[in-house]
Amino acid sequence: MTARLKGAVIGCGFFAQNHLYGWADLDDVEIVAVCDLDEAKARLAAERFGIARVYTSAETLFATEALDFVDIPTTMETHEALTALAFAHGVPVILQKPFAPDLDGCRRIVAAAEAANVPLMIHEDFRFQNLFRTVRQILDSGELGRLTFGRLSWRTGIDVYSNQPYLVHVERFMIMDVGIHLLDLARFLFGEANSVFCRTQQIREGIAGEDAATILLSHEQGATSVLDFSYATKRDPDPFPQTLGEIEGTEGTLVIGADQVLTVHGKGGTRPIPVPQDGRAWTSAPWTQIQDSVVHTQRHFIDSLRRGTEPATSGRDSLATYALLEAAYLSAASGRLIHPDRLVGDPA
Ligand code: NAD
Ligand code: 89V
Repeated sequence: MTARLKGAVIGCGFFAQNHLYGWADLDDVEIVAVCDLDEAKARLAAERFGIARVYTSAETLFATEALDFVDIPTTMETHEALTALAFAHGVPVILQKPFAPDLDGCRRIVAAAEAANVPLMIHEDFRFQNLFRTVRQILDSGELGRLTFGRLSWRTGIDVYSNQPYLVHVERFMIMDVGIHLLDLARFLFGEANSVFCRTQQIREGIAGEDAATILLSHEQGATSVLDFSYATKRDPDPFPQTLGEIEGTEGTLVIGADQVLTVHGKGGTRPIPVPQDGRAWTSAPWTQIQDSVVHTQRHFIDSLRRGTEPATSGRDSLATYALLEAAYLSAASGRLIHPDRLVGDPA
């Protein structure tokens, strides 16, 4: 591998701007090409970030460029075809969430990556937020003892539909868009889950899917967790995009408070732990913690490529997260408790 890894970005839409800024912050990476079906978006990205070449066809991009990796921040219905092209050219992929429209689609993409022996990471950034990396360190210190309970709450009333208009039309909306972040966080913090119960709600009129959901998970190591999330919450100030909540253990409690302040209630008393932002020049409120986490996610992908190790949110690992998502939708539709291990299986 060369000193600076050469990458391309396919999809130069709304969220890809954060990816492009993020890649520019990594000294050992060079984005050599961008691609979008919409040439104007690709050209604008190339001009803004000083990127040499512009494509409107992913086929032509792969046929022309010698790439060390490709970043695909397009929406999920495009992922199977675009990753298949990357795998056919032996190019490692970092793929934005949601992975695919359903678990079978995720399994087909993982099977294709493994058949081609090409690394695949899902760009799942919440666990790479400074806040949750600090939470993980506190749990690893053992200060809370054995975990018994966790609650992760993500509630907002922001107009998400202006930046991401496709969300009006998706039938699997809130669990797919935001619940997936919390399901990944639940696995990251509390371990694998072996049962899922879920209730969804459609509160706003004129949308195709659910805009609020509550999920109850039981974890193999004994904890219970509750994940609740909503795009229909009226609150001032609006907490977007903060994940709030608490984690209880046999020896103490950790409160995940507003403005990135953690509070540990332990044997030694109570202490606040403010978690700083990175202070990058291009980030801005309220998106800062998400924007910072984009760079950390990219750093992890590049480090994994260089070391030849499996990334934390590899395609294969993410099958367990998407099995929880599939179980949540099944539970909401049936009103029953669902066991996700029966859904995972091996990639097709
Ligand atoms: P978008 O529609 O603004 O951008 C997607 C771009 O991909 C468009 O410009 C489109 O023309 C292009 N595209 C589609 N198919 C293509 C193809 N075959 N070849 C080349 N270009 C193609 O979408 P967005 O709002 O930026 O969302 C993209 C993804 O990012 C979504 O899956 C969304 O869930 C995710 N997202 C993640 C976070 C996060 O915090 N991780 C935040 C926002 C959005
Ligand atoms: O896709 C997403 O993660 C977005 C969010 C608003 C959470 O960033 O919808």
